[in-house]
Amino acid sequence: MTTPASPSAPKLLDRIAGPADVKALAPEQLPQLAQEIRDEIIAVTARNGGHVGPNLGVVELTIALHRVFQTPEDQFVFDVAHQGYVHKLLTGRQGEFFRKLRKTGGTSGFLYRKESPHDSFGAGHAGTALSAALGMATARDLRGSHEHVVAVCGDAAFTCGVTLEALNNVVSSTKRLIVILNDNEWSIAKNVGAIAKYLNRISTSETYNKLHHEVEAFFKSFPMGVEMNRTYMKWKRETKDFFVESSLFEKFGLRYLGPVDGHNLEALTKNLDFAKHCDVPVIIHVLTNKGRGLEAAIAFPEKFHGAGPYDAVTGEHAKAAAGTPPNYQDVFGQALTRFAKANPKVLGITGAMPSGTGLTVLAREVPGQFFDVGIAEEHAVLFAAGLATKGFRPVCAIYSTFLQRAYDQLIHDVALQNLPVTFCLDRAGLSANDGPTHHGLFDIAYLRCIPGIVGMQPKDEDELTDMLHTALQLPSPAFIRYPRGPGTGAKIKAQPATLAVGQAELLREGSNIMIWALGPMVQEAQKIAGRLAAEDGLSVGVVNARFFKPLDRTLLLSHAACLPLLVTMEDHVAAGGFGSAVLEALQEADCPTPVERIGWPDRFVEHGTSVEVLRAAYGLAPDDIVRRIKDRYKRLGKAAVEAEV
Ligand SMILES: Cc1ncc(C[n+]2csc(CCOP(=O)(O)OP(=O)(O)O)c2C)c(N)n1
Repeated sequence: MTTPASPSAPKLLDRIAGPADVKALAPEQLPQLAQEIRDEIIAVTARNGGHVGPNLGVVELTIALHRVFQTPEDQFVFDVAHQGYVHKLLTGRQGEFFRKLRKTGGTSGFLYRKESPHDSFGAGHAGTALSAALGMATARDLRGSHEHVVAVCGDAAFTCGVTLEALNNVVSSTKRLIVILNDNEWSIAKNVGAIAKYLNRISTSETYNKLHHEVEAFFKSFPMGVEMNRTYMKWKRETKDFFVESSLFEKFGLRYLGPVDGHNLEALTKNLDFAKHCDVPVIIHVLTNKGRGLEAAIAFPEKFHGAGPYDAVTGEHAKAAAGTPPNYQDVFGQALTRFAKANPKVLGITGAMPSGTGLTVLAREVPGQFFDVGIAEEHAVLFAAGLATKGFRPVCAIYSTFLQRAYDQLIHDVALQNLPVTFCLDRAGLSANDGPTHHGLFDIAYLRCIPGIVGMQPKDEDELTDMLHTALQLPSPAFIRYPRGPGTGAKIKAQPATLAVGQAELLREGSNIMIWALGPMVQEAQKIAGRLAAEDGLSVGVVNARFFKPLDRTLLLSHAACLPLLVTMEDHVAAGGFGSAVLEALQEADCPTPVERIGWPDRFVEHGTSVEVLRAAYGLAPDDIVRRIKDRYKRLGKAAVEAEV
């Protein structure tokens, strides 16, 4: 385990109100600061959960960045921004605010422009830093100002197409950009693909490194100056390919520095300082150890990438309470593995999220039918489309929020060609402690306008299995959305059922109001129906809608024809969601029955302590929903009486 800083020693971290205080420290004080930061990150993430490994790995790098540059005048753009805790601690966000990390009222788990002027660009999705930084650097050049722009990218950012698109444009856009390649060899799981192999080769190639370091040390020993830089660059261009192949990045026109030991403050500071004076774009290849300072995080990098609460001493994770039902993701993973074993044409595809999507079991048990394509959602979807043209049944398991990135591929490559690809959208609904970058609140709206697709959401884990079984038999693209966290505890049948597409399930009859609910809202609707009956004597029915496309219009219109009020409930934004689909269906049938749509409001939902806390904060607590339904029903009654008078 880590050796904590002595509790009696005055804390340096307490004195850091901003980057100027980091600069004021003597070099020999920096290891103590680094240790205090690690202690704080471990103490807070052990309680709240969070991105443990990524942050413990960048402590020295972030200190060095703040020693050499001056935010907010200079700009750091952190890719994903999940490794921004150290930056937060050095930019005035330590103390109570940091200790409430990812909780309501505390600091976000990511960087956020709203949160601090030191957060130059918000993120949560991967691969955006290089493009955004390039835009900032180009804006600086156009304005004629002189600040520095530094993009901090993980090695897995280079599995993202958008990072490579930006790389392709660097030299044509600016002469001054600093890119840090924070190479720890891990994405969430072990990094995949040819670039990861290439990085590993250049960071371990003795010939490359020896030559590189010796030549660089020779030139860096001269006083810094543009002329010397130019000479070095020229020399490198003209000679290096004779000795060893020049780095991939040099072929893109960036000057490559490194590999640098990412835990050596002196080496980091020297290289950053050197880069600061370069008149060409520079990439510094920094080697870091994900999880450094916490043995368990080093031993289990995947588990500690983004961890729930754990024991700070043993590294043991808090166990779910006995009897907690399995998570939806695990039920999905088990079901897909079972179907893949039965049918070799069934394939599972993930974009760098084997454990998060539950596909680890498929990877382990049927490795030949499992593909991790890296953080490359666009490619995942296109790859699946290609597989489907040859009779395979690919299943793309992608979080709802990350599928946003592959929208054109969904329409142009899958739906337009009516290819039978199944999409399993995990984290549909809130990802409470992650916040707005991770909530899956938009997928129904962005999917239901695509012609020919089937869109569904199960009320429980047994229905999830039925839906996957059904989707794998359809001749068209199918989408199944389900939430983060545990299911309802429903028993999974031995033999899955094939569902009739577009057929809802009537769960409870009602003569006053009918609630059409989707997914986890079905259980909620049943409780609310019970309350309305008990509190107001209302007869409220409940339908498990199952499909948001196609809708069960026959059942819907039959309810609309004989009831004064319909209610829709969904874990999705109200705008354009399932309730909107219901409204459209009624309007097209000239049916004037009012619909009370319960869904998330037209605002970005912040991070918060739990789903319950956020529902209450956004007017969606059970009491709020009951009140809204009662009010609407009363208003309708009054309007009806007035109309008769
Ligand atoms: C578009 C998108 N897909 C997937 C993810 C999930 N994700 C978060 S961090 C991460 C790995 C990042 O690895 P790297 O950039 O190397 O940084 P490290 O955590 O290793 O420091 C992934 C896959 C994401 N944030 N965005």
